[in-house]
Amino acid sequence: MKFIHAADLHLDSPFEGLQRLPKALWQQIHEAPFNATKQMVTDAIEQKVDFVLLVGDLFDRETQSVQAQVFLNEQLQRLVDDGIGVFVSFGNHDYMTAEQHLALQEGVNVFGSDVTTQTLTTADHTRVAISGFSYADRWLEHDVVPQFPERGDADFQIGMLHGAVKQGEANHYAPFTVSELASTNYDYWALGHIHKPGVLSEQPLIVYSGTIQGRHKLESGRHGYQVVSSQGKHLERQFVPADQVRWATLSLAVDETTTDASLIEAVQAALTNSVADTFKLIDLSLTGIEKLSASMLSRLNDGTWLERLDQTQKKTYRQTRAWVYEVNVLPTNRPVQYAKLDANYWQRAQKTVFTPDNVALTAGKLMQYPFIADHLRQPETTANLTDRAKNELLAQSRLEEENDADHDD
Ligand SMILES: [Mn+2]
Repeated sequence: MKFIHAADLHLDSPFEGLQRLPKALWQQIHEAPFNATKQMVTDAIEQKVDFVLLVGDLFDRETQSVQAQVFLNEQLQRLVDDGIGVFVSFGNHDYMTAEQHLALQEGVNVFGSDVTTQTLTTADHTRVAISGFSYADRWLEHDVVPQFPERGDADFQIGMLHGAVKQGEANHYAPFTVSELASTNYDYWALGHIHKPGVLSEQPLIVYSGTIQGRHKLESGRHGYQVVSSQGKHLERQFVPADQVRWATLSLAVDETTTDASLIEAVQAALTNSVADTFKLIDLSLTGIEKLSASMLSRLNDGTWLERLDQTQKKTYRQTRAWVYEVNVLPTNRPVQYAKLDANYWQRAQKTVFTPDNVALTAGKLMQYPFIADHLRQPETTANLTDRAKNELLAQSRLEEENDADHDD
């Protein structure tokens, strides 16, 4: 018995913030979740798996484009035609889909909003029971696990659950605990929702497949799906990458000799030395910025330098198989000398201004969207905003110093 566990295809992701890319490249990135899905289906057929589980967020939005619907149907049809079982549940992004009775192919098993169990017997006469449900709304704040039936007499029992481990106060996505899942005695929990692939438990296997295609820099590293096969009564799991583009960071050190041109050269050299099969979308992190001239620093902060780099990478990205879409000027390790900015005042202001509450207040109505709220509540978001403000202030105060110096001459 062999099956594929995938989740969070997020077909039709908008990939916002990449508008500066050449059109052909943007197209390639927009198509990445589609091509990753197609790759998974091809692998399923070639690997002769018995069935495929898709655990929620197949579409990025509640209402899907006709293109995305047609695409998914075509891919599921390929599986059905090959005699591969298909089990689908919908998550917090595509919760409407189940309600709309999206015309999925005949032979595709779609779970409704109540937990139900479907059974199948594989070619090698293994009896498998699969329990799951779809979201009826974008939030599902209660624990659904008690609704899952007791383990039956099937050879293997699998639970499909799009949700997150219970944490603190706000739990919007079918909160559960690992020990609760383990106590069901199911053989495999196929999880969706968290986009980073991960194993919460080895015995029994409680696994996030992760999103099939990383969609922004917080989803860096390899993405794909899990292949699970039985060895006697035991299940073995393997992660298989299917992503078409990968998010990565390139770190470079700069100093007083760094110029626009020398930094472009350094970036190009680093990219040429690390060409990989999978196309990379890169955020460039610079260290040692305290040594840079004020004008260089401001060109890095205001995007002028990146525009210059774009002119070069437009010609080279097909060879380097990479595109730098963002520059992050990392704060220096040494305390920065704020000539015009009282360091103590900054420290105090930083603590009182950049709080999760203030960020939420500034975001206002946007906080009603769970995915925005989740992002803004992350500590990294606050840290990131603080760093950006710090760099802006630093560049500003340096420029003012230089202007003052000019007047003194
Ligand atoms: Mn998702």
